[in-house]
Amino acid sequence: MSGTERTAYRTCPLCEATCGLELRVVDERVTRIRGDRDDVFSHGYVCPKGSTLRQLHEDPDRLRRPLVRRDGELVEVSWDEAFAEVERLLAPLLAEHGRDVVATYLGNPNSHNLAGTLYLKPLLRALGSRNVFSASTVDQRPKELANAWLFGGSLTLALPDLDRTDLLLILGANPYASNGSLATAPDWPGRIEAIRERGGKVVVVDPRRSRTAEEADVHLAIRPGTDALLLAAVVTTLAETDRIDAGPAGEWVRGIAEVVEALAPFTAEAVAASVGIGADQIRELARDLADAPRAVAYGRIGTTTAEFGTLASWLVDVVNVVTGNLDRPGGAMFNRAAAASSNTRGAPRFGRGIRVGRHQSRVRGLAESLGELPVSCLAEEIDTPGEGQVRALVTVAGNPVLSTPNSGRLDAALGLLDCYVAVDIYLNETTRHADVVLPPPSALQKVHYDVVFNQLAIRNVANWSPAVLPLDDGQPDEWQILAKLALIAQGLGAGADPALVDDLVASTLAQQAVADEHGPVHGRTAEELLEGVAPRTGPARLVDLLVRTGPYGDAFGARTDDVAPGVPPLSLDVLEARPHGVDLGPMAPRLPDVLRTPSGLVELDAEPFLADLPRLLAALDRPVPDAVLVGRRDLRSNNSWMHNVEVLVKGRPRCTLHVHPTDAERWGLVDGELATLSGRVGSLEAPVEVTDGVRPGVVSLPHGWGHDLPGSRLGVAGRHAGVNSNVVADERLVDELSGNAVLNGIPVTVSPAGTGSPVAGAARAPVPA
Ligand SMILES: Nc1nc2c(c(=O)[nH]1)N[C@H]1C(S)=C(S)[C@@H](COP(=O)(O)OP(=O)(O)OC[C@H]3O[C@@H](n4cnc5c(=O)[nH]c(N)nc54)[C@H](O)[C@@H]3O)O[C@H]1N2
Ligand SMILES: Nc1nc2c(c(=O)[nH]1)N[C@H]1C(S)=C(S)[C@@H](COP(=O)(O)OP(=O)(O)OC[C@H]3O[C@@H](n4cnc5c(=O)[nH]c(N)nc54)[C@H](O)[C@@H]3O)O[C@H]1N2
Ligand code: SF4
Ligand SMILES: [Mo]
Repeated sequence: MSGTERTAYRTCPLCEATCGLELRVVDERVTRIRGDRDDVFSHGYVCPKGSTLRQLHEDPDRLRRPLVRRDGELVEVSWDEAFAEVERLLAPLLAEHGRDVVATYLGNPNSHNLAGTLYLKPLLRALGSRNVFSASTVDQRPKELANAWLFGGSLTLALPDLDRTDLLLILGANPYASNGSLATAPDWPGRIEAIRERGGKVVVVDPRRSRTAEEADVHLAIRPGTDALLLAAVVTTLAETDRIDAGPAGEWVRGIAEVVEALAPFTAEAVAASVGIGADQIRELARDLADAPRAVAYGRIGTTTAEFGTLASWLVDVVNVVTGNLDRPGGAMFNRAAAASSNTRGAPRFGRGIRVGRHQSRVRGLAESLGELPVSCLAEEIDTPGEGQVRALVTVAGNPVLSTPNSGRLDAALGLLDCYVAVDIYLNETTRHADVVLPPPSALQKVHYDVVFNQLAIRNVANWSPAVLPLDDGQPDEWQILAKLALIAQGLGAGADPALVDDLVASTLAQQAVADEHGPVHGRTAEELLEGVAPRTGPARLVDLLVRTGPYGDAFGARTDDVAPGVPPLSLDVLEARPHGVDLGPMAPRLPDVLRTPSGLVELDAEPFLADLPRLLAALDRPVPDAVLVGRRDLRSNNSWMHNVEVLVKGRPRCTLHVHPTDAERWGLVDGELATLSGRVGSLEAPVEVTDGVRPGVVSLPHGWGHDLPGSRLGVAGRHAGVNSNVVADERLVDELSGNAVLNGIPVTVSPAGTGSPVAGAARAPVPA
């Protein structure tokens, strides 16, 4: 007999593009997923990954029961037993060695997920350790720090106004593969094509001729790691030709003249050899940026996971400022998110500034930033004996054995831990080391709201997703797992009720909202707000609180006028009634009110930037390594964790080493055969793909592969293993200003496999068919 049939809507949580999905559900089984044509932001766009939420949900390898290590083997246990085991292992270590004995590593999916965005803070507070690590320091930490120093908030980001610009300069990003990052926009490819269709121009700076470079008007094949030099020379060229003009935004920017003067040594001629781009081309780029009615520079992974990542991130905005493009339509603009943004709370133009280095890592003395230590020093904190050694680890949604530098060392270090608790849906290269694995439900079983990515979106939107499918019997929600861990860390025991944590988070949010003198509910009581959101609990209650006290919120009755055409003041009720989301309009100028710096201005001349310039200057005269390694992304892949989905990994192997024909010839490499790639910390073998799509002297290998390690439970991925590029990534190479890992521009040597020095501990790749 025919059962129930319904249509559900949900935002895709897999990448930053936040596409709306339409799901057909028959008898509580998802039968089809396609783009939601009525989604206010994505208008039906999806990539091949979006529809795989079903495969991820149904994947037999996805963990559904907690695992505990007994006599060396991970075995399924009840949830109560699993939490009791966490307490049994963790409590004595905390009691004996203090809080710093436990490290945490928080992976990328946390920012795509309400448990990660709203319930990790109480967990970290309960653990009370300074050893907090995350994927941010193999990613965007340089940009976050640049934002914090420039604008007063790490997520106060000058976003490329893609839909109105006439010239888009993309450095170190390949949105045709990644769908965009730190600039949320469904269908980046369509938006790029629209720029060209309206007569605009797209310039891509990338050592590879990426798909995005192929679609651009101009491709500048830069030498890896030198974007800061290129951008500095653009500014200096503009100064030499008397074309520095910050426009109206200049009124709110401090130190333009000082910055221009500090960059004077970086002329187009001075940097040309180092960046590998002719001085004429650099001057032409500067001229194009100044001539375009509306232009914007945008930098991503290639610019941040680099030796001068923070300077490059800063210089992207220096270019936007000196060409008059900051805060104007078609330039680099600030959005106004509906929830949780620090730049819509507190007093405009008032901030305390950020301090980095409030503490240092124990072994290498790397500086803390934004409450974390660089993940490049996680392994040494575990494997170096002495006072303060890390003996316990909690990972949440992370796979650092594949995603962080010198992963061979980290892999070995994880075997030394006395206690490792993993919150993850898979037993992968990292979590296979765990003593306890706590699997959250699948994405389809969780509610969703993009707390983070709405703050990075090029349009102001808000969208609530109810859970598509119910929880399995006995399955706690992910926030409840994190809350339980917090209670255990707090000493309240494995039996404590996660609702305690939920109530605490909710009342803290309510108290903060009523205490904000500039907020819409100032002076009212937290109790009134909490009554207003009752009887909701969990993430839904928190999102309701955040949205209602946000810049478009109903302020619990105080705001009544529409906040956008046809959109009443927001609450979760309002969002629930609009499954395709609400459109709150394009970005509008926000200077100076968006600023939270001590001076109340854009601090273009902030001391950390200027103090780092001598290091950049010294890079000008350095010898160039024979070969450097860069990464790349593929549309059908997502970091390390979606290789267990057959439809995404079938076909030609994608984990290949791209080598330029002239390099292949001089190194004696043959297309389709294995090459040995060696760096200071390790070696690997990977199949060669000869292509003129990379610059000579540059080889490219994607990260997130290497699924052939014993003990993981990834059947499909294991058959498409690939190799782990981070085996050769050197953990000592960091951007000194931020501690962020250098993952692009790693010096390597390349030779045919089976020749030269024997490979110690090599990760092996299967030979492609
Ligand atoms: N060489 C090199 N290395 C890189 C990069 C590079 O460009 N080159 N990129 C870096 C970047 S930008 C990033 S962001 C990092 C990513 O590094 P990580 O965050 O460490 O790794 P991911 O591959 O994203 O792994 C995500 C994990 O989360 C699990 N997971 C998925 N969904 C959920 C969920 O809803 N809840 C929970 N609890 N778990 C879930 C998956 O099973 C997987 O184990 O890699 C970095 N590493
Ligand atoms: N399909 C897919 N989408 C993803 C992900 C994924 O793994 N797969 N990961 C997500 C995550 S976590 C992130 S952070 C984003 C990243 O999003 P993007 O930054 O767009 O990532 P990539 O596609 O790796 O593009 C980086 C580009 O930088 C180039 N590059 C390398 N070194 C340099 C350099 O020194 N200078 C310059 N100018 N360019 C350089 C590389 O050749 C590459 O083309 O993507 C997200 N989206
Ligand atoms: S582009 Fe990103 S958000 Fe959109 S469907 Fe693909 S993975 Fe999902
Ligand atoms: Mo990332």
